[in-house]
Amino acid sequence: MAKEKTLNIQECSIWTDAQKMLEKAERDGIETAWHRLKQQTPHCNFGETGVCCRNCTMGPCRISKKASVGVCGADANVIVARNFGRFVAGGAAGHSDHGRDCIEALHAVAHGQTKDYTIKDEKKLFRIARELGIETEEKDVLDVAKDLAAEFFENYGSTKNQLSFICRVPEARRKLWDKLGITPRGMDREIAEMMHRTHMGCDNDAPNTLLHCLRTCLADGWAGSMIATEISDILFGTPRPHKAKVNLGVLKEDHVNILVHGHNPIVSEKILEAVNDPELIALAKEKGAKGINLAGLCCTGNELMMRHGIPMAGNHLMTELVIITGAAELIIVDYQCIMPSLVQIASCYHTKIVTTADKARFTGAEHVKFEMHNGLEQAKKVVRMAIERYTLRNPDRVEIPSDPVDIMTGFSNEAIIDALGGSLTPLIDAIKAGKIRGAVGIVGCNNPKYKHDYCNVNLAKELIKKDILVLATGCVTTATGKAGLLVPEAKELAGPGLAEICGLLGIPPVIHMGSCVDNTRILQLCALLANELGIDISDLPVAASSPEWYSEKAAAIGTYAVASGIYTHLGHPPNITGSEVVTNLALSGLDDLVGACFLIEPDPFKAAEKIDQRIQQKREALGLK
Ligand code: SF4
Ligand code: MSK
Repeated sequence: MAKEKTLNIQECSIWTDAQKMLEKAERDGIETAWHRLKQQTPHCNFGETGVCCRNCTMGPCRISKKASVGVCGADANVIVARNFGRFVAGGAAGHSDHGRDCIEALHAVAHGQTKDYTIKDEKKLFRIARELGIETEEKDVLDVAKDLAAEFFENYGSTKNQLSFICRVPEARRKLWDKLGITPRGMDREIAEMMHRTHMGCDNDAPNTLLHCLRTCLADGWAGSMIATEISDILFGTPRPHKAKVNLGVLKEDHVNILVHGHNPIVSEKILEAVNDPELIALAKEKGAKGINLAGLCCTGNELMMRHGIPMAGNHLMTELVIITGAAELIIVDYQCIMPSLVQIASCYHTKIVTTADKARFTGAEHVKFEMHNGLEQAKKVVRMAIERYTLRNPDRVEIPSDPVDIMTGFSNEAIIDALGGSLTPLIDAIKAGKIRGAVGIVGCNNPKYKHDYCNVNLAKELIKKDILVLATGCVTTATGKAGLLVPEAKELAGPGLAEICGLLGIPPVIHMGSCVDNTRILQLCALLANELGIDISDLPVAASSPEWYSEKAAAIGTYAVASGIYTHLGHPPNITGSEVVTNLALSGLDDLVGACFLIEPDPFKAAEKIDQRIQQKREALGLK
């Protein structure tokens, strides 16, 4: 399979488990994302700077010295803004459609359409219902669930014209959004309007298009993603702190290894149930294995790890490498961030790839459709398939490259508030006293353009040294976990103030708050802090960062963070640099409009300095030392 065997493996990843698997990939003749990146480099400059337009068949057009406008007359600013608009609309659509699936699940449970799923956190169901003004007095759990599902469905259309969780947004921010005309109205509405605006002959004013980017992404942050998180907690339990393990060492040589990959816990929760079925464990033993081992990848992995401590095999760039261990019997996927290459690589080993969602099918994979009424039955079928694959494993090709690393996970906002004794006051006091100087959410992906996890890990290390608490989600979790930063003992690597607070609370200086959609936990935490202090989110000494991002979803997250008032660092810019207007707005103009903007800095050490300066400015503006 591999055409290119000249990778400088030491430069591909900071991890020995990844390096060893890349060496094995080259021995086994397997091509990975790193090999394919070499084939794709140098990238097309028009695409990279965002000045290529394919929005109609008078084109495609591209802006160059020779042609400053497209056939229709659109200039670089218009084209770049439109492309970015469609890019973030894609990300917002991904998260919010995931959210819609969660609402459908809640609806099905409430209406008795499934026996496979139940409500695990009734307290949270009632609390959120009350928060949204739903009558709960003397009402049955399922009746409350019905009303909450109906309320959430309304966030997607335009009948209500207002998002439910707008009630969480600090008043000053709400007023600002209203003034700018960017208060999101409905999830689907903003995405559809973005597609409409970017059709030929509609929104031909780049700043105006950019404002709608903010609105679309705000709908993602305060509706699509937030709904996904809250319903997942209601259906599967609100995470609480506990221990887990990470890296490829979580695979077990003598077990049937099953990996879950994707984002939505609706599938993975049933797989977890099925792997604990005594009949299936007995079947695995009959086939010569000692048992069944379940591990996670990417964000579905984060979901299972946050709630149940299921070990995490790896983040985005590890998803191909896990197959190369030769010890993965089956990878079951739902949607998002699943490289199509997995099917090709799996075909070189005994690994089976199973898809579960009609909207995310992969040629060559086996499709086992999961629906609300048959989740457990399908999960058992898939586990049986994995057990059968174990008999095909070639022990001579197995190499599990490392020992797992311990981590602490499960920091929902509820868990954080409990750890603080029931209120945010101790956290606010620690911030005021300068023991914790601020907080940064480091979130997002891997991208083979970077040395895998180099920026994710070094940025986190630099920030905690500066007494800045780091909140990790998505693929950054595995990175910081592998680096030993997700255990309370990592306080030794933090500055004295943060170390003292971590010691008092028994928490790590980098705390794991979940998957990509769970960035809304961070958003909500910021809103809670701002509301408690009577200020806007943009006044808080906080920032966000996605050092090695790659996806449309990450761009949507960064954009809703900025629009919510959170200064946001990216390791590299989106494809916008072909427009001065769009680039200037992103890097500074938005600061005047929404009190936050993007920082682009590929070097994690310099990024840490710049984020630190921003946090210091915010502290001084609040009159803090
Ligand atoms: Fe070219 Fe305009 Fe059509 Fe884009 S919309 S492809 S710039 S003619
Ligand atoms: S999985 S969006 S690579 S974080 Fe959420 Fe990881 Fe980024 Fe996908």
